[in-house]
Amino acid sequence: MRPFASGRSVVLWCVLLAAASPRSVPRPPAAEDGYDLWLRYRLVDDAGRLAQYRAALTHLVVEGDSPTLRAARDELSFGLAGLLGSAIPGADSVRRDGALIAGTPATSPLVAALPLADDLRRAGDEGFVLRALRVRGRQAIVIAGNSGAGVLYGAFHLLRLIQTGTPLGALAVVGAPKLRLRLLDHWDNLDRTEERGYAGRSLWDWTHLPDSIDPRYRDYARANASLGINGTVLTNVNANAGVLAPDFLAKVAALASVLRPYGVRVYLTARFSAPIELAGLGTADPLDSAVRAWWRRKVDEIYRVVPDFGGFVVKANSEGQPGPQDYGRTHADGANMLADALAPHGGVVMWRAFVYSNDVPTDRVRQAYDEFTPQDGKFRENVLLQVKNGPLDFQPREPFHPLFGAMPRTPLMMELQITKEYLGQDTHLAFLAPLWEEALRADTYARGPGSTVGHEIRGLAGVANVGSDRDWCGSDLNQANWYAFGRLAWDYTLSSAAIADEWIRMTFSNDPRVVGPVKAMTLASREAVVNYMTPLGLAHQMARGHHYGPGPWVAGGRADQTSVYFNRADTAGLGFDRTATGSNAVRQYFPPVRRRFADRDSVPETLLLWFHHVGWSQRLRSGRTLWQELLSHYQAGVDTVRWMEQTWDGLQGLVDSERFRRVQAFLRIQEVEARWWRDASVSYWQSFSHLPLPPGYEAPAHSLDWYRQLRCPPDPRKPRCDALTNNGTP
Ligand code: BDP
Repeated sequence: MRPFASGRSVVLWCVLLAAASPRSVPRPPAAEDGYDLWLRYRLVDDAGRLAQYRAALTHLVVEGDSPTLRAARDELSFGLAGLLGSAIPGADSVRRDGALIAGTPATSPLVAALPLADDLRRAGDEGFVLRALRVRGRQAIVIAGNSGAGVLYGAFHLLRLIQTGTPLGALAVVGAPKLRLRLLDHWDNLDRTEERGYAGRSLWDWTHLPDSIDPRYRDYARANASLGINGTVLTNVNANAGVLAPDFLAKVAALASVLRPYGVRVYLTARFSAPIELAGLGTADPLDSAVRAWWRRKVDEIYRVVPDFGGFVVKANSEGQPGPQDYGRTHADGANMLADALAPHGGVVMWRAFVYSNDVPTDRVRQAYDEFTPQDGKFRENVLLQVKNGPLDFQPREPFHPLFGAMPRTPLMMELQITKEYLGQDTHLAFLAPLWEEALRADTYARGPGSTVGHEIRGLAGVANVGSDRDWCGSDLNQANWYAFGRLAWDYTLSSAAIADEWIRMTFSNDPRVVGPVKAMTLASREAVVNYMTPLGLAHQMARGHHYGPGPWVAGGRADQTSVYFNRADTAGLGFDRTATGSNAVRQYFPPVRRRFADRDSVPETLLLWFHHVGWSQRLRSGRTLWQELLSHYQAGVDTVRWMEQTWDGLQGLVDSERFRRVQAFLRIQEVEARWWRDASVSYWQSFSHLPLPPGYEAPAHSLDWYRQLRCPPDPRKPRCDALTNNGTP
């Protein structure tokens, strides 16, 4: 993970040195390829702080020798060597001031002798205690946990504090995860393609596993452990039974052994029809005894090779996937069969509530609630219902899913999408923490005020944006979303601003000239995307299939997969009536929320068109008409992107040239495409509203037909439209 300077930047540096006196030339940041993520461990650049850290951390005493404690020790040695400029020696006892002591009470006599019992109780199984205190008469820093994983998380937290320039003198932190399940879901196929991946191919090199272990697996584990992510689902929800065959299980076992020391458990997706496909059974009926026996044997076989296997994620009877309903059985019947097979080993089933059934009985966003609430209380204890943050599908903005709080006898977890399928994929800057924060903090009122979504869940799963690209995430700024997901999974009460601050300091610099502007851009970015793609509560207006670029006109085929179904544009107005006069989806929320959403006077304007069909010339609370308000949101989206571009341009010289140029290029693309979104959408709405654009409004460069006929190349990874960028103007 050591950086290297590119030839080009070395030459540039020599030229600069030759051209001016060394004292007047600030050292340009060394080029970086993004591989190191937020674990860069560059030398602390504040001389005073550096001196304090060096005095506080003079030798490392790790007591205990499990693989996880070794991982903690290795990370501390590696990280501190970079941050402090030289390795700090290991020692077997406290020798002088400045010992860094790490261990659990069971492995470390030093830790066991310290007065940390209360703190350790609060830390729980996976948490940590970080303290500056005197040990054997010497000033020391202690990382204590009740488990190796706790110590490892504490080690990463200490490194984070140093990376972000935090003083350690009065260090007293107890960290404990608020949620037990903190997982990445890889939508990765066995041929290394990805369902919705924008960062190269799948990380898992199945062809060469189990014999060849890519060093990236360990770095992937380190990155996850640094955030407290404790599980990874290796395979796509649209599952392939092949991963359950013995040859693939050997590969899964090899991956599990790399991830295990970092506290990351492996999970798989289970294809419901696997007994038919792998064993030739005539049915996959969950009540059939041969089927049940097959799953029991299969699960036993998995645990023989992966003793800490976490369990299964299942997508059943949705978008054509097989499931228990194929046999007239319920979701609970299906989930419980797998749960029974996993229970003796301590495994869990994460049964997805994302059901897109084959008939279209009702408003699409009502389906999950209607299908699952009658089954509350019917699931085994080791089943969790995995519910997307919103009732539709990972849109730039949706209300929170009404299932949260509505199934009091079923543990729920939330699924977020880190890979930005609907928010500009690899290129657009969209920091998702504000979106997730909005969902996690939403009040369901399930048990009175204060029943936030965060309180109602037991776990968080994020659809990973990690692939084989050198920078892991397809863009430097997309790394922030992996980071933010992990931090929120650990503590869903953290603010987007605090998360952005940490990530920027660790990823770029503690220089306030960098932190301030990058933070402002990052925090504004999601709302910008909402504005230029789907303002005022619009949703699912993306082009068909790849979901890249605008397609508000998409119609034909199955109704509830089209844009026109969701926008309901007509000559009268725009928006989906989900009140009692329409689909009444609003009824699925608890009364105070229901009332707020149902009433035009109280619905948040950000969700207006999600719940209401509004006349083009009707006045909104701002006093402006819907038409005026829409136009101003689209324009605000474009303006924000232009401001982000300028803000980033101002960082030249403060950010290393490679990352500076990459981000700059992507912001240029984003600006062109934000205009594409605005112009295509406004032209389309205008074909219904027949209202003029106000004087001075940036008029679309082309006709509506031009936008409608724009075809993207059939590149499933990144359908860029050449027509847009060739002449620079959409
Ligand atoms: C949709 C994706 C599709 C996934 C589906 C899911 O377009 O590729 O299979 O979600 O969550 O958003 O199952």
